[in-house]
Amino acid sequence: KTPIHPEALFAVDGLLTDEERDIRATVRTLCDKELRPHLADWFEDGRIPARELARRFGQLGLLGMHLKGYGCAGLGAVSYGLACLELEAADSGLRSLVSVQGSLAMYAIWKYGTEEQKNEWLPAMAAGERIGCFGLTEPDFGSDPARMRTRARRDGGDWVLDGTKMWITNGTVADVAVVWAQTDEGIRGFLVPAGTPGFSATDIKRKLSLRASVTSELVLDGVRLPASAMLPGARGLSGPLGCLNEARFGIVFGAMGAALDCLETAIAYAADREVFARPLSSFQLTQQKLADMALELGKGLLLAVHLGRLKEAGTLTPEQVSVGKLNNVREALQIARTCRTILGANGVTLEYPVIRHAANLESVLTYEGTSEIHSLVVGRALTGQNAFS
Ligand code: TGC
Ligand code: FAD
Repeated sequence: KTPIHPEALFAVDGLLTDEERDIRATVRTLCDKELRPHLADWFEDGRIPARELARRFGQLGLLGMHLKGYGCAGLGAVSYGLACLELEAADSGLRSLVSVQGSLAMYAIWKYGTEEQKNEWLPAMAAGERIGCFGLTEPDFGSDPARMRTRARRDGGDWVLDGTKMWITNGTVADVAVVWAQTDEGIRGFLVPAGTPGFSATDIKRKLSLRASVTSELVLDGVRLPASAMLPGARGLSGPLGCLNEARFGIVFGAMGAALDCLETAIAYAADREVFARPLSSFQLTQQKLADMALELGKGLLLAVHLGRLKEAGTLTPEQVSVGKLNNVREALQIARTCRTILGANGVTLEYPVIRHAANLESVLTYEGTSEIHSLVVGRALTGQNAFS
């Protein structure tokens, strides 16, 4: 019997519009032709050409693609999700670049900024000419950002910021940092242009996950900003958390991309590889692994499309985003690990993408809210009881 593609088992394609399928195909072609040939090297070297990539993604309209106006493509949530899926099927680091730019930094400006702030930053960011980062996490406060120590105090008409942000994607390559800080009126967001006196960024080295992504520490030491640097539309923790909903949504799709790339690799490998004088794919234990993985992949894709349709209808809730992020990242990591077993020793090298995806997914499990935090969000929704603290 002719094998079918795992996605075909669930007929996911039939749920998409022609435009969505076209966008997905365009991003896949970009990844195949221009990015995949370099991924193992970028991962091994722990370096990516972030600026060139941002410009290329900008040319294709992938930055802030779900936002309207200011040079953004204004496409639907499912289109954005499918772009994330294809980028993460290449490498989670590429999807991270696009997520942080479009869903965190640009979204913060688009949602909470003044017209001047939007006009100054968004068109250039959509084009990939300027890069943004999003500084919420601190060395001592990740899951519990409400306790952040970074502080902004008024000094005449200015603001002065002091503090440290940690684990910030794109930090050293960013032209602007969206920094969240405590003030006398609660948490507020500030736009800190690179090069502002007192602001510095350094790369975090020796990561064994998301190596094809820039991760940095930001230090703010008496950073003086004009009043116009504050994002007036965000007040309290709901400001940054509103941005996280956007990026978490992209990860619901993205994680399934990484899982799909692993599963396709494992299916092809098992068909070619002979053990005990038969194809590995002809053994029942292998088929059980493949069947279980295809089920989780298909269910994850259906969930992603469903959440995408809810987002397009304007009814998606943060708890539903947590359901998707928790399930799809957890299952993607399990799929990557199981595929690794099918590849045997070959599975531990960068000749195949599987161990790279598995290593990357460890970060994806942790950032944008850990799996434990999303379990607690869902638990709170189910019980009405807050178990965070
Ligand atoms: P809590 O009392 O629950 O809420 C405080 C205020 O926030 C509102 N809120 C939300 N608003 C929008 N979206 C959400 N998802 C929201 N969740 C809560 C809430 O209504 C309330 O508003 P108000 O007006 O009443 O004040 O806050 P809490 O302190 O108990 O914390 C809740 C918790 C733990 C869920 C939250 O702190 C959390 O999500 N923690 C995880 C932090 C996190 O995800 N950090 C990610 C950093 S960025 C990143 O990782 C980028 S990686 C990107 C990449 O490379 O791809
Ligand atoms: P902690 O909060 O210290 O958690 C440690 C462990 O305790 C986790 O298992 C957690 O789930 C668990 N835990 C915490 N609270 C509870 C609880 N109430 N009950 C039970 N268990 C709990 N942040 C940004 O702001 N911007 C970025 O661009 C960004 N990019 C990142 C890129 C990478 C590669 C990585 C790895 C992280 C990035 N982060 C970024 C930071 C990320 O969001 C945080 O690492 C994450 O929120 C978790 O915080 P933490 O690492 O401090 O862990």
